[in-house]
Amino acid sequence: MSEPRLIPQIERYKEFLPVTEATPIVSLMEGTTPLLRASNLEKHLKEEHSLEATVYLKYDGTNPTGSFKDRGMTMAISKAVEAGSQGVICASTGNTSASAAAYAARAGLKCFVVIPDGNIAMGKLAQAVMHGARVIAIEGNFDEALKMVVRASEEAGLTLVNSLNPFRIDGQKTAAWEIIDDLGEAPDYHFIPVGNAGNITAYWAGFNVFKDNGRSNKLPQMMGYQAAGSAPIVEGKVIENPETIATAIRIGNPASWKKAEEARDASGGTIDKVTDDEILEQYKFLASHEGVFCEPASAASVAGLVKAASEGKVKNGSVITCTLTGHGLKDPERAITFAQEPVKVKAEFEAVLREVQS
Ligand code: AN7
Repeated sequence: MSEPRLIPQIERYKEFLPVTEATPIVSLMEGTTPLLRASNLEKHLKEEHSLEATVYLKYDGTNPTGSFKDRGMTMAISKAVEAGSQGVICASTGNTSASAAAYAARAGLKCFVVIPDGNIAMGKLAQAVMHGARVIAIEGNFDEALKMVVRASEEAGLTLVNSLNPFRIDGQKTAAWEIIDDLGEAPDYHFIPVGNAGNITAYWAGFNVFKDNGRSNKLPQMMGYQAAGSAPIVEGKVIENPETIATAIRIGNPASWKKAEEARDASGGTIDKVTDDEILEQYKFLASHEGVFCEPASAASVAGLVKAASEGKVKNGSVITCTLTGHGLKDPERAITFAQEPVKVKAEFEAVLREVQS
């Protein structure tokens, strides 16, 4: 049982988590995701921006439901079962609902999800439906949905599994711990997309736990990136009508706003914004040059790295990690807009060969 892949992630790190003998662990074997060296991205940064650095991608799209949300959800659902909960509820831009639905199904809990109608990627909706969640689509955005589920959880006696639930943040710390265990030290910079700001909060807390326990000697600068049309922390004000093609981070009033600012300030990092065009450029680059297909919101971390490098904000010789939060297959509609029409030919060898040799 010493092989990390065979142990539920919250079991592997239980000495740092509120997991006890009494906690019935509900797991789909989340975590232990790849930390991939990004050599082609390194080459691009060197050639275009004179930055010599070692860059790794923490590819959390390989989690069981295809996003980092599973790290927090295994924890939140396990603790909900431990507490005798009958059902869970969340608001979501898509990935939280997919993850909540899957873990609730496994635990035999009812699951209710409230989503912004028309603004969630198709793969995520398919997951919530298939896992048997009751999906409620409101004519409004994520921020409005979150307010409603906070009230509904109280009035209907349901467990809230948005990142306001502290167990979600606890579980998501494991990503930072895996990075340190894989590298043998914390990175110099950690780049991450920011939506509701739970994940940047969790990584920062996680990096601190390992530093305090002597598992690492340093802390990274936390580099968070919002989409330009949904950048409340950067603008310093709530965005009433957030917009971005990266629907996962289409959030105008992040729940963990203050904690994200604390992470930024305590680490000497930054929270900045990247445009949809910058996001899409890295979305395509990662797929076509690194073989890594992430969803648009995930590419905000790498778009942030490219932006910071172009502004000379990253030191030469650094070790850099970028979280890719979700899998590209979540949002096939976005990917298809870039695809070329297939060449249609007769089912004849000569016709196929002509195309191969053209
Ligand atoms: C792929 O599913 O908020 O800053 O409701 O799905 O911790 O919110 C998703 C967020 C980044 C931002 N990348 O993380 C939801 C939801 C992807 C995401 C984020 C999300 P946070």
